[in-house]
Amino acid sequence: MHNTHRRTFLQSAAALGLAGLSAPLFAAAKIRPAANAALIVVDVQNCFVDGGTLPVKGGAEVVPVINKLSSAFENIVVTQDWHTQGHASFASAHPGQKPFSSVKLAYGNQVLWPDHCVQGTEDAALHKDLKLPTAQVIIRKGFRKGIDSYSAFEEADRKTATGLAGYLKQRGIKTVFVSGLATDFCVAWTALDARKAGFEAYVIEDATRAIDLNGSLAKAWKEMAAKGVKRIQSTDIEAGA
Ligand code: VGL
Ligand code: ZN
Repeated sequence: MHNTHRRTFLQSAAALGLAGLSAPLFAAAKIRPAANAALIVVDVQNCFVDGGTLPVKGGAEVVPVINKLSSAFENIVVTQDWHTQGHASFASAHPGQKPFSSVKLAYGNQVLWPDHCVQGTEDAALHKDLKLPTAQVIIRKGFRKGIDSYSAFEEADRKTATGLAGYLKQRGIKTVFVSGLATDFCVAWTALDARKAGFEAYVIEDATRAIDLNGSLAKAWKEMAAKGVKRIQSTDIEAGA
């Protein structure tokens, strides 16, 4: 009796093609970015890697990951943090303040940073190993002296648009995949604003690195999850030709 049941089960399993029971029954399908998707490469600049003015731990490690990912995308947007000298987000512009403290500006709370990514400097240049010859537009942000802009879509006053939403919409883009630096600041704000502007949004976690200031990384993932930003790995994306 017992044997009969067992044989029946194995025969059924074989018929269904479920041979190796230790293997996953269904391999996860890979994501193939459509023609109406764009890869956004956030702030992969000298300022945010070792030797730069605001280095993010492991920042340069995103470069090969992003270079590889790029072949899967028809559309690529690059951003550059692009501050004036004496920018309001610099601690040096606020007497008595140290980097990584916070102050209240006219538009709200602002973390103060070391002087970084000043327009036209080598520090603000894109990382030399970043190879994105097919990228179509570079959005520079944070260039108004009194307003910071973590997001590639909207400045920190939450009023001034960068124009990226309009650019993407006019080009028929519906989905964005966000990569780059830093996960918990410019990447997260960009992904959240992408959702706000009506795009489907993914963050490719291993194509980012974080600053993680006072729990900012965990907070950013929580906010992104709450707003429907999907958290994936670069291996979830099907390689391009
Ligand atoms: C960034 C802090 C200050 C970023 C830019 O790219 O995440 N973080 N400016
Ligand atoms: Zn900045």
